[in-house]
Amino acid sequence: MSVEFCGLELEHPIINGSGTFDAIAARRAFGDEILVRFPFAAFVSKTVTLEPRQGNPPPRLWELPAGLMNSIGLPNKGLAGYLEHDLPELARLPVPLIVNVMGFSRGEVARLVEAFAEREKVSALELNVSCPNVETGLTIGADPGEIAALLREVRPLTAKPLVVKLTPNATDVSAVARAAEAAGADAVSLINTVRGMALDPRSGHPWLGGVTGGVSGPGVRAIAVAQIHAVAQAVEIPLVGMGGVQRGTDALDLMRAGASLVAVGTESFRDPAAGRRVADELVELLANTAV
Ligand code: RRO
Repeated sequence: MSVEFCGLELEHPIINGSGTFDAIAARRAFGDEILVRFPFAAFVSKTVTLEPRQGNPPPRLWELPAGLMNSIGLPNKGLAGYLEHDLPELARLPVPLIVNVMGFSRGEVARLVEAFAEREKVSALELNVSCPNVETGLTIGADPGEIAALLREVRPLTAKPLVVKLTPNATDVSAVARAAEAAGADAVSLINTVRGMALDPRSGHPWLGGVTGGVSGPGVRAIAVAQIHAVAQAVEIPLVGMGGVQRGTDALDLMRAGASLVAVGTESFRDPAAGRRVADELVELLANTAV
């Protein structure tokens, strides 16, 4: 059940949420077998920043009754490290590569977009303007004016599809999506995690080293359905929907709400093969149901 997304031919509509599946580690753990039945129809890499980052101090995770809260803080090798070490490995995956980037200024995002624009193995870019664990991520992503200014600067730098990853932590997500579309985005993806906080039961102080974190998993699925539905009414560009998808029926719900592709995120931590299972279940459901 192949699908077309921003000019890319994908085998099915299931991809991964950025930062929820380490394809390089998976290949090391499971061998080349992972390449034969790769769980996703495209691979979205963990956010890359211009400079290397250590990420936030531990603890970085807090388990919830219906999901997970993270405050990872974008640990990554930086642009140069990614180009040298990660890109050659990810380019060998049997599916298109979408690179997720984040900058702490418009100029930084522009430098990242320019660098990936000339890499043939990169099929599309996802602009992360919605990380809940750094202030700038939310400041840019929650403001239609900021999004428009960012797109105006980076759109001319590449012909590759630009996907803007929206935050659910905004007053009017549809307004942000409209601004992204008007300024040249090819697609939007949503939802990133919902800002939350947990207290250490013994000390009463924030549990996470980053103080607040981003909530994901089945507990946010209803929020995702509502926001995807709202954004789908507001824009004509395609949507990548995500938020608590565990089964084919959850993916079908997000598609019925308006998503063209669906990403599996938190579920992959429990079951690294979840993407393939969800895709198989979805294909079966779509053969028997109207979207
Ligand atoms: O690294 C993170 O802490 C992180 C990122 Br960049 C993001 O976009 N969403 C999230 O929940 N965590």
